[in-house]
Amino acid sequence: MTEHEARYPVPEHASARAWVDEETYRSRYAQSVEDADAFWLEEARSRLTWFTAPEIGSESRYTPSDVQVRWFADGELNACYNCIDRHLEDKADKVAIYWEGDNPDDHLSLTFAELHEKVCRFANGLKSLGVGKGDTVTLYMPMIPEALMGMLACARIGAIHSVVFGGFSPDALAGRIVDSGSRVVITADESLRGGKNIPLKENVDEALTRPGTEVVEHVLVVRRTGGSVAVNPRDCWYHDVVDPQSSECPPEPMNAEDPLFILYTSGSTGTPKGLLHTTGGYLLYAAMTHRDIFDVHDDDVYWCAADVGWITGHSYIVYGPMANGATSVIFEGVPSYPSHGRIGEVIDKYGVTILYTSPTAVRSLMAQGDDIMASSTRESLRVLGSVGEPINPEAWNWFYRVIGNSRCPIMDTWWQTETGGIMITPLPGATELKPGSATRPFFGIQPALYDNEGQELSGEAEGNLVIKASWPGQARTIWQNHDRFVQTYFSTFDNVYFTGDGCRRDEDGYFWITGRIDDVLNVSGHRMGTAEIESSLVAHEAVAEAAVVGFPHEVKGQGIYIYVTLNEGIQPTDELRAELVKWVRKDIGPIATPDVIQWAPGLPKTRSGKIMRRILRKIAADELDGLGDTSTLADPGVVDDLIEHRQSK
Ligand code: 6R9
Repeated sequence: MTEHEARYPVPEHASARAWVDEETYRSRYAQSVEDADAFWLEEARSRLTWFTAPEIGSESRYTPSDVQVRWFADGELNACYNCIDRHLEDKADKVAIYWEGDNPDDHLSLTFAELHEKVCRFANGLKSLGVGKGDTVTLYMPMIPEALMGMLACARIGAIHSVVFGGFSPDALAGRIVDSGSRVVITADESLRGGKNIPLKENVDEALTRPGTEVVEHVLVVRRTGGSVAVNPRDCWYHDVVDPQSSECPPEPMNAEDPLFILYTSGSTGTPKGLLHTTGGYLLYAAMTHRDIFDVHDDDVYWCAADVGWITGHSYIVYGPMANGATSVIFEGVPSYPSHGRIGEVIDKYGVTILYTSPTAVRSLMAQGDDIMASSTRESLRVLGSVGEPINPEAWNWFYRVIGNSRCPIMDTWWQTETGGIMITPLPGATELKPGSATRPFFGIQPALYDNEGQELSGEAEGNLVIKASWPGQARTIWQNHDRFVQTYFSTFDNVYFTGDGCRRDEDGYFWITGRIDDVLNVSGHRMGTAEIESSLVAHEAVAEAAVVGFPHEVKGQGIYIYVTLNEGIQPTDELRAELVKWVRKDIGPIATPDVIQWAPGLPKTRSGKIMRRILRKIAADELDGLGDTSTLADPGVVDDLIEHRQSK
């Protein structure tokens, strides 16, 4: 049997106590699509604690002229109350967070009772800075407990958090602060990753020199490393503001449709989009998917190795696990520090039973060889998870065999910032696995494949992945730009949500995500618009034009390949190449570091002036046989030049 035909039946240890077995999956799935409102209302009432329980289910519609996503609109609740307060009755002394610092000697744990006290103080501290219901707050934080506490403190008082990944540049941060209209920014002096200090506060200071950021009144700074920072009149230390506060702070009753957070993500055009998630539907969907997909029970120790700056961190480090009263490991560092055995060592240290990580992390460890796992046994593990990009069967098998000791089923979870939670996934106690397939839809999710003309494809097929009908975790809009929301997700095909992903369905009805079909790259699981990188490059004085495409990369999944046309009279030198790499890193952040820059005297364009990326992608991937029809090009000669001068990777 080849790797691609391999199947992994549900292991006995998983079926023995799983929340969902195959029979339950089938019957509950049928109910969830046949009588969606009844299904979701019952889930909402039983899984969350409401101040006013909802009677209304979905009021969502996707007609082209009127796109609305709304769930449980007569319900009232507070997300922070659901994540902390309601556990105090029977889990006050249960560990909520095991925090593992970058340095293995740096660690602490917090119980739900301790977390309650700290979050209340934090929330009162934010109030003292004038933050109230409906205000936006930007967080630019390391992976420390204060990052989660800051998010929960916002939720407690009804403020809307906007977390910006700590690896983004000052310019990227500034754009997100301005778009969200945050008057308060929460950050730390420095973050610490792989033994290196990253100057977060300095980046905030630089961001706040950019136009539009005058709206920021306060910068609240957590002392993480003790590194020296400039102190401006708008700055205040977290310990000065928060420590003296009262540890009582009543949770603000919120309507289910009140905003919970904004999270920016890249699209194929223009600036990043601030996806808005609201309180009731999002929290229900995060909690339910977390418990059922990772089969979380009270004695589990769960570790999601993502960063809170991404949607995975929001749903599966903060809201899902905390709403379920789970014990989580929060990791500040990187898998390769102090050695490549770190992930296994952290698993053994805390007795981690569930590990949720990314294909890129798995591939980077796989490249080091099996021996790196010799420093740990990982025998506590029972379920593994993968997210962010397609996991190739080779990485799947290594994850299964080496990290999971050939005992733990892998949940290959497909979803997006826009979907709020996992959409297509196996379930540990129900699904036979095929490496590389995200398998089947979660409850209430109706995926379909459409051809480019909008015809639905049946049976075995490959096409555009769309989702019919709304689900509670769906993003409601793009912050202050509902037209863009409608345009991006609901204008390509009528009456369905368009994901932007390509997908194949096999003979068993299993889904295999093939990757983005738009101009969005997925580098190490991070989404990046080619347009963002291109506009950064053309802002450089030497650059006339730039075209960015992805190419297959062994560790990162996709690498960044850039074709640059220089202005007249500029010499293409190695120094300039290095300068452009630095330029993009500085402008967008290290995650956007170009892998290859090729000088292109001309770019292949249609007669109407559109860059033919299809051709550029093929050249970057060395797929020279399949260039297809180049006769519509304005100047077919440029292709030969690009082929001749293509760069090795
Ligand atoms: C959660 C997250 C979303 C895009 C998505 C798709 C890719 C995510 C995947 C996957 C194949 C999986 N993606 N999970 N592709 N298999 N299991 O990653 O959100 O950052 O918004 O990215 O990531 O292309 O459209 P986000």
